[in-house]
Amino acid sequence: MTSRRSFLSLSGTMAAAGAAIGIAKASAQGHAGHGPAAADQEPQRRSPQLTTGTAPSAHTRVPRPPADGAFRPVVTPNGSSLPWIMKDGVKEFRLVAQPVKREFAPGMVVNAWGYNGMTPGPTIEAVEGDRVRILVKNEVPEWTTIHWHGMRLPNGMDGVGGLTQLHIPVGKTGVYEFTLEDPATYMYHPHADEMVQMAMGLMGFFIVHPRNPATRAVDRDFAIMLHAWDVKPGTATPNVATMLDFNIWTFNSRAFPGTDILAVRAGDRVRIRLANLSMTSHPVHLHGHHMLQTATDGGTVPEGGRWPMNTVNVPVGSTVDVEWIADRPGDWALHCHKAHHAMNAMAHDLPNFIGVSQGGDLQRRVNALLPQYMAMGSSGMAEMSQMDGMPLPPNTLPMLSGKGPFGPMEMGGMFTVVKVREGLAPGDYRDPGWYRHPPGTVMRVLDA
Ligand SMILES: [Cu+2]
Repeated sequence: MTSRRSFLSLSGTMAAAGAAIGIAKASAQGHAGHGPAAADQEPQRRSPQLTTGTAPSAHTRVPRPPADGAFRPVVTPNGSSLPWIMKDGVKEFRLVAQPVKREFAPGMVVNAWGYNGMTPGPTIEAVEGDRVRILVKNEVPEWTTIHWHGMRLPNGMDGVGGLTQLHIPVGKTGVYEFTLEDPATYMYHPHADEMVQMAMGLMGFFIVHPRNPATRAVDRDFAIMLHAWDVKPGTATPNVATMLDFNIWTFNSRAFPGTDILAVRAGDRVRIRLANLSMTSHPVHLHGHHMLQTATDGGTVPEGGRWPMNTVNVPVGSTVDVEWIADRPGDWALHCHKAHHAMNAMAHDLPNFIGVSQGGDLQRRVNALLPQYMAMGSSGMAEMSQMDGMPLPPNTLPMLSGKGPFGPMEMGGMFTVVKVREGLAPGDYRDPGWYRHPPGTVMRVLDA
């Protein structure tokens, strides 16, 4: 339990960060005349939650913002950011829309479209007030455009083919140039044959950092694009006409167990920017911490409008920023809570065999008609995750996947692990391995 003294020193530390102090100080003083219990408990429980979404702990500290004019780069798991060159005071970026091969996880490679060899395309990062020029070379086999999703910009730079610009023909380069007005998490994607071009993977993040680097400074800043694909087992090219029945769900075009883990130091203030250009919403759930939604694609949510949550819904065509203080060491799951979205390729029109006896010679009799039939599922699907080397069609992923320190994890798709660790060296965010639980802190199973 944090003492009143450490709480007050915490709020003192927060003074450096600026915004938090007004609320924290007011509450602490407001309760000064109460009995010891109220003075000790009320400010701790209520005030910091308004700004952090989590009770302060021994790990809580205030992130140091980068030097003036700089920004702390975003981490795009399984991806990267786009370099630029300065030309006459303009930041110039180059994107090439092109066919790419994307490995979703070991065992599955997809014929996708992307930018600069990857899907999602590289994350564009710049600063509020920057003048940017983006050259878009079209190497996909049909015309394209790029829409800078969410930005306030001149109408002729909005990227809607036919409405605000000519399409960029195959083999040609389109030039966009505008000034970044508002800091926020944005996206880029074609506004030309959208259904096909987005289903094939043409999309990316465009992050505009605030001019003042102390604004909403964090220690770790991640960007995860949510997407859905219909790639039938045994094939490699997405079915672009699918409306609802997708079978592969991805974080940055990778499916668990192909998703990068997110390593953070205990006490880090963490932001995850989530973006969704799929055809359905994704309620993304973080284990073990409370977070705040601090921004939408329209910009920062004022502090008084944030509330604690541990599942944030990311609607179609939107971005959402969430932040929290990672003060609970451990291996914490981060995943979409639509259960089918945290699984890999599966058929959805299966009968339910739970409680149906498939013993005796049923398997032999069915195999006479269907040689590949496997009697299973009479007690649920878990038995599948315990079968090593179960035969799969080529180029697809097992439905329930991943091995953890305690056995099969039975997950897939939109799933990864946030690894919160004490003692990571500053800046060393390599995978620290599985969490070693203190003795007596792991669930145990009784014999009966
Ligand atoms: Cu989902």
